Amino acid sequence: MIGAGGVELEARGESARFLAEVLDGLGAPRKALSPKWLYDARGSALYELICQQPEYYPTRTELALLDLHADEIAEAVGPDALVFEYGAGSGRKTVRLLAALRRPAAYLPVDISPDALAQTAQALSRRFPRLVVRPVVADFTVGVALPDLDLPCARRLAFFPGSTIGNFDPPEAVSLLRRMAREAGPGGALLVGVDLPKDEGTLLRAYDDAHGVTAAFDLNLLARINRELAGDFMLSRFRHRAAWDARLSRIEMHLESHEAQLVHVAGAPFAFRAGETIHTESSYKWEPRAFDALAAIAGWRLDRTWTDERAWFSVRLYGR
Ligand code: AVI
Repeated sequence: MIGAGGVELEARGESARFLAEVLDGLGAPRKALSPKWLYDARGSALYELICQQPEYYPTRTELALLDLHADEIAEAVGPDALVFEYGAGSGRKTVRLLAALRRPAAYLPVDISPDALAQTAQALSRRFPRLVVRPVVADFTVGVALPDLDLPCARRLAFFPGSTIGNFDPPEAVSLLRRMAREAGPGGALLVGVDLPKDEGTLLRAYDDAHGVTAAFDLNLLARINRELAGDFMLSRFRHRAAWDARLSRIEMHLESHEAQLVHVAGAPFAFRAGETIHTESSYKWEPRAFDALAAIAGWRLDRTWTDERAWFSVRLYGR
């Protein structure tokens, strides 16, 4: 956890990292940027809007699973758990979990954005006045040390909903799950939302909705680069494209250049060919067994699973 001055320093380090990664990513033979940069204030608001689109099934399906099986999940986790969550989000799923758990000992949300974190922490403190809530400003993709709260708890539970694990390539996913295992400690648990493979049409519609919200979310990355890194992207010269890679079992989001053009970021020139893309996100859809094998490499053994009737999404509980 860091104080007000620390938050400022962290923000400065953050924008230096953003610049370095953008220069690197646009300079690569296959242009790519990490999806974590999609989430500035506007990007986060657009993501919340995506979650409400009829085509975007993961949020609705996972919320329904958490509602339907709240008691079983609480029973399987056990009482007096300390819950930590990487990526605070809107807190809607967390409210469901914390309301179901018996006597949760504390809640530690970890997020890169101090504003989003403060909002979520405040909302949860209001909703659960007796719960100890300790927000941690940090980039969980590069590692984070949770503060020692010196609180008695029966078990440490890593909560990672939303199929966010799908946004990591398998080796990165393993290291993230391994870090969670380390933080959870012996006897700890992991409750994770995993999106499952399904027909291509459903997937493409979910990642390129009719109202163009996902397109706006993707293109907002260029607007962010223009604003924060003195870029001169003309957004009208790019379009959002979703593609399903069956071999890798992942949806990819790309920003495709309509034409040959030259773009600058912080004074550095980047040439685009017509049709060339920036790969902005992968969203892996895991076969349940394959995901269990991945989790096992990171030190987790499967305890219980909950899946919807269509087998589109799975909430999985692991122990160690
Ligand atoms: C946050 N993450 C799990 C979302 C996903 O489905 O991969 C991000 C997203 N990208 C486009 N739509 C939603």
